[in-house]
Amino acid sequence: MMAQFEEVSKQSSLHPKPAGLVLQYGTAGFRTNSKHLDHIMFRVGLLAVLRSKKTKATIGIMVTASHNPEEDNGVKLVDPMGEMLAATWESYATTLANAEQEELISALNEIIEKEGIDKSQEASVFVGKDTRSSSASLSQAVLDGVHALGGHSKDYGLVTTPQLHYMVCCENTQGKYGDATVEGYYKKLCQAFTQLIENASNRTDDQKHICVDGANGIGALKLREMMSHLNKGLLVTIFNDGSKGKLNHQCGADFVKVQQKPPTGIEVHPGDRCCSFDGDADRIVYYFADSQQVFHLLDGDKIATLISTFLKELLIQAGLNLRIAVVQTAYANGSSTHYLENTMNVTVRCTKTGVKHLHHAALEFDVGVYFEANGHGTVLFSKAAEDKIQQLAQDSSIDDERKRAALMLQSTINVINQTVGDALSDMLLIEAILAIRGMTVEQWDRIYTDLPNRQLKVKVSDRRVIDTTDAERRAVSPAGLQDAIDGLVKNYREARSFVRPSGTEDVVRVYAEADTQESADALAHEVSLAVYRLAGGVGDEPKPLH
Ligand code: NG1
Ligand code: ZN
Repeated sequence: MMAQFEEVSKQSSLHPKPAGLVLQYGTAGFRTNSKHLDHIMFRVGLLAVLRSKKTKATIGIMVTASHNPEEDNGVKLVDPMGEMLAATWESYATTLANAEQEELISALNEIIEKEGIDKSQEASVFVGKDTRSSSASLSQAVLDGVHALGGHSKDYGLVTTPQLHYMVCCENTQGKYGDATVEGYYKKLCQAFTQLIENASNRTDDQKHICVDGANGIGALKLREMMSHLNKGLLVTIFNDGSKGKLNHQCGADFVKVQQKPPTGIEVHPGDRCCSFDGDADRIVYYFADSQQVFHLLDGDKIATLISTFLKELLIQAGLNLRIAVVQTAYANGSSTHYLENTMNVTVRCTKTGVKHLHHAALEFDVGVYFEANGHGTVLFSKAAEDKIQQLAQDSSIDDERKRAALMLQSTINVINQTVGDALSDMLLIEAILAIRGMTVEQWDRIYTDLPNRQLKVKVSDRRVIDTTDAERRAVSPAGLQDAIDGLVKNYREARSFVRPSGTEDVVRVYAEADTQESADALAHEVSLAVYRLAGGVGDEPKPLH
């Protein structure tokens, strides 16, 4: 190990830390302009080796900055079952990232001691990257870090974030979750999709057709690869495939959700069913234009509603008494929560923003459907639920209806990527549900009507002055801010508003919804002003939207 540390020191000087740079492992890992990240990547490689030794399992490292602009990059660690890195290790990541060169070895030693890590334990790390121009050299820095500390690596090259999570889970379950190859991923998902759509009656080519905005990123590449496994069960036209446009620029799921308009690079004709992925393909939103050319967005809330309704009905048909719930955040449209609780009678939980919080809450149920409004989400099935479904699907004594439901539940388990939200997998499940239901996007959209809403950002000198409670729905500091928000909300109908510091950008996010778009916009603006005045706004005062 001494020799290993010398190697780390030597190699680390080739990945020097810019003096004074401080970065934090946040909700999305490390994320900033790509030129500041070389030393971070090397050190994340080191940390992954320790995490692998500690868990005696393969760990994943994904190099991506998701929906951020092309100039940015980032990195996230993936824990053994494909889940996000454990919280205590996030702070180790931050410590390592910010250690000066001469402190690096002692920082490593401290983690080794605290965690009681057996240094002789073998370590294995899977690495993936997105299509950013900086990703190639940054993922090489990751590999350098892994090797410097004596870890074994497997470089998957260009993969989506959820594909890397899947690989890690497959590897650590000795193949029970699937085969740890990109081929294995396509086979598992596409076979399940094909089985699901056997339950759909004759679909026309129009019904099978979908337009996909690949955000000029990795999702477009991987969707094209996946199509050969779909046997014409789905007819896909890919836009923003990276051949011309810039990654995430005026396109992708985040753009469409926040701007509430179609991306550039795609013409949305009435009747077309469209969706957008984000830059690393872990988010998806759907949309269409009606006959009046009015744009309709089907976001994560609409997706959660479609999926949970489908699953709830299957569970009833199968005669399975399993607890199903939908997990959302404060950004979930009020109409979706109302519909799920009052019409569908489904349990709804609200957690803080950030996938790990939703994932965690979803684990408490037999079937936990979780989605952020921005389109990141998946379904988790408990071990007990999977076993019961499995048993029933093999039971020869049950009637046809129960059998059919059990088989569909089984295929749903296989089509969904339970490790993390996955645009490719979510798209297949949504397409299958629409096909089985014989449902158009218009019909799906009409299940409930979104309350008009608006999301804004406010720049403040230190966003940490805002502290929140109640799953971020109320601000406890600075003093007077929540009272101000409450006062403003009272002036509008069906209104709701909250503010929180972003975990990924240096801004405070403002959300408002109300009975009309004008009211939602006005309320969002007034709340932005309150934040600007009470929480140390910088730059120009927020301007009204109209
Ligand atoms: P922040 O910047 O903390 O709001 C954003 C998203 C999260 C999550 C993370 C990670 C919104 C309002 N926030 O977090 O939901 O996806 O990025 O990518 O969409
Ligand atoms: Zn993403």
